[in-house]
Amino acid sequence: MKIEKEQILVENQQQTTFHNESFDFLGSSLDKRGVDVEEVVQRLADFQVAIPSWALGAGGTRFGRFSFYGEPATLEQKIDDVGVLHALTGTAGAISLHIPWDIPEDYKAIRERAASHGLIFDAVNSNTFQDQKDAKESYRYGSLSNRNEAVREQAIQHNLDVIKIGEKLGSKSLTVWLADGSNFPGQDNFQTALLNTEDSLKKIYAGLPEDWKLFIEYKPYEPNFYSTVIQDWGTSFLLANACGEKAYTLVDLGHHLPNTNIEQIVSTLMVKGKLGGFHFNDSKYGDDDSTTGSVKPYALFLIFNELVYGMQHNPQNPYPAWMIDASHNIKDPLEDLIQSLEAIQEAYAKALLVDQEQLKVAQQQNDVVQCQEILQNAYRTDVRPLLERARLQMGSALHPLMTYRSLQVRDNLIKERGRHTVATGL
Ligand code: PSV
Ligand code: MN
Repeated sequence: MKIEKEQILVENQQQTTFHNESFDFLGSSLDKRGVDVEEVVQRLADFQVAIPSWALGAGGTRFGRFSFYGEPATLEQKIDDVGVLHALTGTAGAISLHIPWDIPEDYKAIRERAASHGLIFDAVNSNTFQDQKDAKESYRYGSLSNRNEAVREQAIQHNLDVIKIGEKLGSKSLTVWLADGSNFPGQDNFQTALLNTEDSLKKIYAGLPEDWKLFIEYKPYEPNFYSTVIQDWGTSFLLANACGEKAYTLVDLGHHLPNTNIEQIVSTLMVKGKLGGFHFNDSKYGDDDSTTGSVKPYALFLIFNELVYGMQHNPQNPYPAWMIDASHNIKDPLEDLIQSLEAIQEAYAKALLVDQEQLKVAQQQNDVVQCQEILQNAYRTDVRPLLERARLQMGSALHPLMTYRSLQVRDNLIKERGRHTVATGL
């Protein structure tokens, strides 16, 4: 299914008057606050978030999986789904593939299909957390960290193969998330596991094309429940440093223990020029895969405040690769992704409204109360008309979710694909 620009225009027409009124009202009050409204709208229009190929079907847990009807069964259909998201939101201009779940058969056709939706290929993701059919070695006891050299070699080779696939699609980065760790005290020698991992990552890094980046993701637990080799940003950071200047840390919001100060991690990594990628989601306890902004929207805003500050003050840090990384167990995955994209844009817009000059003055005067006022003044602003204006300028939907429903996208997908299709992924 492809949504045509005209369909969106028709939907938008019914809502334009209300949008104009609310935009003008907000615009004039932001003007008085000294905000360059047009610039904020432009930044929102420029902000693109990759959608992972594994997020378009229903995700499951080890207790079961409830499939969602009309799921994309092929890579082509996954690309079409991201195309739907991009047409509606103007924000989902990239797709991130997980290998081997999504190996293209015909590269030219896949590239053309993505281009027809205005999509590019973002980071490619390797998978050494599952055994593949016909694989010689098993990852049961780890991959890049494994004490058996043959297993490590297989895992390294897989990553090098993923780079080759990414090159054919125009990707420019490889994301490595390592499930390696141990389930029981005494099972692993921590030092050996870390050193093996460092050695393996260096070998992958050596195969990285000149203009590519390596993103090293971290996660405290799951699937291992006693220890994880790359458990936190510090471990990722030291491994990235050991690899070289094209290696970076990747922050996934769900990969922190409760109450971790993620905004501070972001700030530390950016000042050191090592924040390469960012995965959005939300959680109450652990890696819960909840819709971005659904549980802790203020924390998301504080994180964006540091991201915006870093993007403005840290030229040593590359522009981060943004991606949503959530598993949709109950909701329609496309509706869930639309909600996430909206929450990301909202947090970004609010962070752009923070008066950094005033904040600096208040900090210098140790006016703690005023510091909080400045942040919360930005946070309490209803920025939705700014998001709407950015979408309007891009020819996207004023209200993506409403339009998704009124165009009956899911019903159409079910008609096209049938009810009982299953997307590859977790
Ligand atoms: C791990 O939980 C993770 O966040 C990594 O980014 C993986 O690539 C992704 O989920 C899918 O398994
Ligand atoms: Mn992730």
